[in-house]
Amino acid sequence: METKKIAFITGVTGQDGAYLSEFLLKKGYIVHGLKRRSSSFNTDRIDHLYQDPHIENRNFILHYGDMTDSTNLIRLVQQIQPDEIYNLAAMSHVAVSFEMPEYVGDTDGIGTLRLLEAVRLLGLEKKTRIYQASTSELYGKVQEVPQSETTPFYPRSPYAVAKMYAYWMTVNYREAYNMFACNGILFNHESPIRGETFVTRKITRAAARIALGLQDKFYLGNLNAQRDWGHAKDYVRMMWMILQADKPEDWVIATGKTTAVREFVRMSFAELGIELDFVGKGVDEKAYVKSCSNAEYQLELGKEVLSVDPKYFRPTEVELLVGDPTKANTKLGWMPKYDLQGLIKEMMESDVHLMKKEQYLQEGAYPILNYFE
Ligand code: NDP
Ligand code: GDR
Repeated sequence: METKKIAFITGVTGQDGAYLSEFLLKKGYIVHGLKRRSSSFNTDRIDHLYQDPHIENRNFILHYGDMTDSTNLIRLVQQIQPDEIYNLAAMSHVAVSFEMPEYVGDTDGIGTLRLLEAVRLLGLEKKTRIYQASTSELYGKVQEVPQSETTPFYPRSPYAVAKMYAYWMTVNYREAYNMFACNGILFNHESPIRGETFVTRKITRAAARIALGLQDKFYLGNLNAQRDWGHAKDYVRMMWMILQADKPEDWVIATGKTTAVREFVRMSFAELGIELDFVGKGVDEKAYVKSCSNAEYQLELGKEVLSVDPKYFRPTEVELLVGDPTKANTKLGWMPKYDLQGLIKEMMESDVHLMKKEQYLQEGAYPILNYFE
């Protein structure tokens, strides 16, 4: 009988952790995930995969832990004896990293070292393959377009600097100890379960709420920033492919196309049949409803739906990211299945569905209990 492969995913409760868990379970893996203790539930994205701990032979098992806790990581790696580790855990919000740079260095940077060291200390260098969630944020200030595996790095945030440390630690452990440790340099990837404060999800949620009359308008920062946006489902497949390759290497994963934040806003509203007019520049830019072809939405023409709020500007910004995925395309045969239009359609559908639920509860005058009164 063939033994099942064992994967250990840190950051299992995040967007990528959830999609990757599903993907690996379908491939027949036993999946162990690291989750943080939280005072409220933080497993929404993986609740559909949950298995009662009382049943035998589970293939999806969660463990409490934290990237800042070495002994916890060593114990878990020893207990799990993974064939593959996917290190996805991170404080992943670039803007927030300016507010808590030391914590981000500890979690995103040193946390990666702790995991690599656990594998080395336990003598698992030959057995365990490691995927490190590196990022296009490493490129930061534009040095070259499009960005490939050979483009120099110029990180522009505490998040990117911490991830740069993790990137080089991964390379160093590969070269020093012959470990199968790889970086996936992933450009932005989104989905209906993207965190609500990243710009794409903030836009699709706001568009749905405005269309349904649950919200008047919303605020964004830099509308000119350009990103290479793909779908998380395509990207987690590539994480797995990277660890199945003949030799350990670093890989750029991107679509090769870039789009401005403003255009993402326009496309999201257009998906609902709402055409926007953008007026003004910089901090004075606003968007208004120009037309609405969807009779379901009672939007008045000329209604202001978006303003720029400088509060969302970053102390140092990454203006333009566009990746060159040629190496992944040609050497691993990876091709994304989604384009930006398909991604936006799926995100809009999902957020309209979610917001209709909220609208239903509000309109049905479902009683809201206030425990603070
Ligand atoms: P999310 O922010 O959705 O998920 C991050 C995960 O890390 C969550 O499970 C979170 O737990 C966990 N986490 C945070 N801090 C700690 C800690 N101290 N100890 C243990 N776990 C922790 O990120 P994504 O899924 O979008 O991204 C996955 C990885 O890929 C991240 O490392 C990110 O930096 C990187 N990346 C993401 C890209 C993207 O576009 N999505 C692009 C390139 C790289 P909790 O749920 O409790 O908060
Ligand atoms: P990013 O994603 O910083 O690229 O990091 P985010 O969606 O936060 O920002 C993308 C661009 O949009 C601009 N922007 C805003 N961003 C947010 N969050 N909120 C706003 O209101 C807003 N207005 C404009 C930003 O300035 C930026 O230019 C993501 C994360 O997933 C990282 O973990 C990952 O490494 C990179 O993608 C690749």
